[in-house]
Amino acid sequence: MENELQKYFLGQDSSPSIEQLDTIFQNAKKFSDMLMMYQCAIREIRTKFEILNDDLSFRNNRNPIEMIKSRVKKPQSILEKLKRRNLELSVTSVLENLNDVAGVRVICSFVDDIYKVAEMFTRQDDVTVIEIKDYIKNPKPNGYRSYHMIVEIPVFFADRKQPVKVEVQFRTIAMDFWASLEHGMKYKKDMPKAEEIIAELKDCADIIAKTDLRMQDINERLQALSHPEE
Ligand code: 0O2
Repeated sequence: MENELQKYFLGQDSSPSIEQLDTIFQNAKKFSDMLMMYQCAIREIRTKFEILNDDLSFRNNRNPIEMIKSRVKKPQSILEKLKRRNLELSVTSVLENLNDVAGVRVICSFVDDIYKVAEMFTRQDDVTVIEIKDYIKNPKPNGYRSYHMIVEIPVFFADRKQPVKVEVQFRTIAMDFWASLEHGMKYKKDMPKAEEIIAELKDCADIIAKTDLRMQDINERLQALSHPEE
């Protein structure tokens, strides 16, 4: 039946039968259950970072996390990603193949904070790290910098404990500003004058990376002024 459903969604079958419609409704229900599960995982992860931030702010008088953003991938983007990868259009396929349906972005003040907060997070014994991509130490050719992590955490529902995968991206404020602007390039890379913009964005990314490190150094010197005995 899932094959028939795929035919319908892929536009090869324009008039669904009652049976197909029933399957569509059942699958829609499974799909929204799945989205709810990812939303719950996001809440768990956000709480973990909020607690870390509160604790670190209490100890050090400074918030290392400036902001936490999160999103569940839109159903259309989920289906497009499955189609792009030639994967089956089903809830099972999403759970098995996609790691970024739930996404949390942790925006830190300084690069050092990213590594400290990430380490404290992964030390928690209910967090399993599946994959790490360090685009800060190894930036993408376009200048993109961020620290990416796929983790799995257990989410406790009324009748079961469900392991759920979440993509966590750590960035500085400046890296986030750059990535938001660069995101606009996504479908425009082949347009006239795109090359010029791509080169300028790369230049900005390099300036931002140097500025991030200078700001961190200034902060360390400021801290040393406040605690000269240490
Ligand atoms: P959105 O709208 O932010 O969700 P995969 O995620 O498995 O398809 P990949 O390339 O292995 O593919 O993942 P990677 O490199 O970890 O990057 C995934 C996400 O990182 C992207 O998600 C973006 O959020 C961000 N990202 C990666 N590279 C860039 C980049 O060059 N520019 C910007 N602005 N963001 C980037 P999505 O699904 O593309 O987008």
